[in-house]
Amino acid sequence: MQDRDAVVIGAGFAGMYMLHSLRQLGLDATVIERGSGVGGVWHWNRYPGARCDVESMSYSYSFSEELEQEWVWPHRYAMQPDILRYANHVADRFDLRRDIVFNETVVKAEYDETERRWLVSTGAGETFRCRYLVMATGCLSVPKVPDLPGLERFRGRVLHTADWPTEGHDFSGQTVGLIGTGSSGIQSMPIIASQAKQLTVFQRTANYSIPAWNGPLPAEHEAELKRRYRALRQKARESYAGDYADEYYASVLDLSPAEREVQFEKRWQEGGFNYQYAFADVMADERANDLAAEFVRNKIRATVKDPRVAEILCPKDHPFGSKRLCVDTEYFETYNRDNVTIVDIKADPIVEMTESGLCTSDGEYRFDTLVLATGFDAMTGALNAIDIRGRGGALLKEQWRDGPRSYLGVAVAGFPNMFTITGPGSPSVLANMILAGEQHVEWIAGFIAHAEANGFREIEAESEAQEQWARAVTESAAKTLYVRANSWYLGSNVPGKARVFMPYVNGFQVYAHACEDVAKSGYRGFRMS
Ligand code: N01
Repeated sequence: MQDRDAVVIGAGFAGMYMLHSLRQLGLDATVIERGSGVGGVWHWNRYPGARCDVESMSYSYSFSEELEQEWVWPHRYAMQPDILRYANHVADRFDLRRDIVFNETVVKAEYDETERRWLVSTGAGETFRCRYLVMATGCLSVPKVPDLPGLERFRGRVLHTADWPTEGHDFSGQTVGLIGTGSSGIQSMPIIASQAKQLTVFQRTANYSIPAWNGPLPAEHEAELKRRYRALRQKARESYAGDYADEYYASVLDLSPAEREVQFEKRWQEGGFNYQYAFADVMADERANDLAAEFVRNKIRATVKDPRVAEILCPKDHPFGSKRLCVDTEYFETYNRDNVTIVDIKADPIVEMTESGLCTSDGEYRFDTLVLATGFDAMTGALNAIDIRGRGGALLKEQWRDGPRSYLGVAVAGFPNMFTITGPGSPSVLANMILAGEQHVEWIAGFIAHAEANGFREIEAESEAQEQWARAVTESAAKTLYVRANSWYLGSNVPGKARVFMPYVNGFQVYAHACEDVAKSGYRGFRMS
């Protein structure tokens, strides 16, 4: 048994900064990480084309000005190897590794009410005892392998984008099947197509995607952003999405048809998420959403030469942005290649896997390698994978059977001294995840400092505050178009998972102010003793 002040689970960006912050409070902390290195999702998601679709100057830590100034991002949107290099640089620069235990999976965390300590056990049989437990386990860290009948029969190689081999995979000369057309599928598909002899994409739901227009980050532009970094970071903290990109916040419906086209085109040419966040009513008003959606569909029709393929690729069954928007590099263009085929598996469902491929209701497809870009058990998956027992031995997973409930997305009633970073009920995946993590870490560190200074040994969300927060999270989401899609935001991609909208939808800045307000009030909604 090893004693610590705090244990952090996960050495992604949030976990690393949490460790750094706990050290600054003078606490003795250990991070337990199941991977062999730091970086979280960026350690595992090594598929070809993996890239962040928040701009690199924004998707980076803001807590250290020296780090900000010294690091050079080669591209507008950073590629996975660069992000992983950055994570490793941070780990070295702040000497974090000496307090990180790698290759250990936490299987159980149990609260001892008498001692007011958590007992954290790993699969290797190690136990840590700590006063504070911080779950930095990530929102998209448990890959979802679909239940494809007969998958075990398939003799070729099966690769999941979120568990990609470190040595990579060479598709040259291969026939490849790809299931999944979310961000991971859309990013990897053009690269796989450029290498493989033949690629067949099995699409269940057509997705909205905006071009990234990625490219090298010109040195003079980088220098200019670095000069203005403090102001830009502040702007990001005061924004809906935790990003410093301009949020225009006009109403689509207030614009004349001609001006609307100009604005849509402008955002399209800028690329990325601002197409969604530029208009206040796109996620709130169906008519505004339809116009934004039709503009994207027309771009697809103009790009994809075969009209039949273009119509398969046009999303029509859910509002624009209600499934997480994708940002691509030549995704739709790649369907013009001779070696790429698309199968609409909503019209022609997969029946079973075979030894050499799969059968749909209409035919058989053979391939050497199957790529699963089938996503994650999002937001609650990594927490529920651990046997977390709070007061009275209550199991978190049980408590969340009908959907997760938390106070501010950061604490759960009945689970004292435990914090969830970017947990369900916080903006998390709807915001720039590094900034969302930083805001949580800083808030948690502030709360721990408060508890230490006041001699509190137990801090816990009150059930009533939690219920009010959970209600607000659900009610705000219900006013938007987000709830109209079968998305992982709602847990719809995992059979049997409760259909509850998990992220906080009112904006990063609104949320951060609510957290500050709770802190300033002396941590209203928490019981401290
Ligand atoms: O996963 P997804 P992802 N049969 O869940 C399909 C982040 N991310 O890994 O839509 C057939 O979005 C499924 O179909 P449907 C980002 O937040 C960020 O792509 O459920 N198909 C869908 O097409 C993103 O949103 C970056 O009908 C099946 C796909 O698989 C999140 O991670 C990069 C199926 C899954 O799409 C998840 O993205 C990559 C089945 N049984 C990811 N099961 C950045 O750039 C699932 N599908 C930061």
